[in-house]
Amino acid sequence: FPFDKKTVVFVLGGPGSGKGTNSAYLVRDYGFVHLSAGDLLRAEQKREGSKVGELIAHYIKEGQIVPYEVTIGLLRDAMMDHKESDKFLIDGFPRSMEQKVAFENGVTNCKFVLYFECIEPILVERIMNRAKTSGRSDDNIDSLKKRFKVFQNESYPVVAEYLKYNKVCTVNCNDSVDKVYSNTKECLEKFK
Ligand code: UP5
Ligand code: MG
Repeated sequence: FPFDKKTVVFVLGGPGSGKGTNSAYLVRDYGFVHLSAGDLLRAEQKREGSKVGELIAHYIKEGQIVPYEVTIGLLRDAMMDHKESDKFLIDGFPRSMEQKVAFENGVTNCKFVLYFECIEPILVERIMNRAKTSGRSDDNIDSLKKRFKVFQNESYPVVAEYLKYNKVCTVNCNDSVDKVYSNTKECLEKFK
């Protein structure tokens, strides 16, 4: 199906900034399909017979970006599974300029970027709190420090690039869940 007829919103922001939480609310209220690249990679890692499971496990624990061919393949398949839908939230992707270009060339352009901006101490607190129950191999202080570094060096430049084209709505997420979601909805109204 032609991906370029679909509305794609990239949901970006540092580790623990609330991408997943707010995406879930947007699914509930606006009928988006939510595809988290991280969730898709974790599912592929667990899938029996996966050829890339070990590779994914290694990259995730180290907070590094999995080679983009893997992630784009999973995203394309997941979009195909929802080909009746016309609105997609792509959460946690693209995380590098290389991924951005590959997605634009191989899948489609995004309509705009929802960027969750948060100060690091709050993110640390949220992730370390989630670590008690998440079972995620990267919810520990060592992996988290690496995730922050990769976000600054490789992922933020994607946000900076879209800022040049006025395609970014920045959501301040140093606030309560309710307030952050209400900021998120304002963004959606602005860019719809
Ligand atoms: N919480 C949320 N909002 C709150 C608020 N306002 N007040 C108080 N608490 C709040 O939130 C995190 C935690 O904070 C939760 O416990 C939540 O209840 C609470 P969440 O919504 O889960 O934040 P999110 O931004 O989704 O955090 P996540 O940890 O998922 O972000 P990451 O970007 O680090 O993780 P992701 O799953 O996207 O990627 C993981 C790894 O996969 C990457 O490091 C990388 O190795 C790999 N990856 C790739 O290689 N390529 C990709 O394209 C994508 C991922
Ligand atoms: Mg998430």
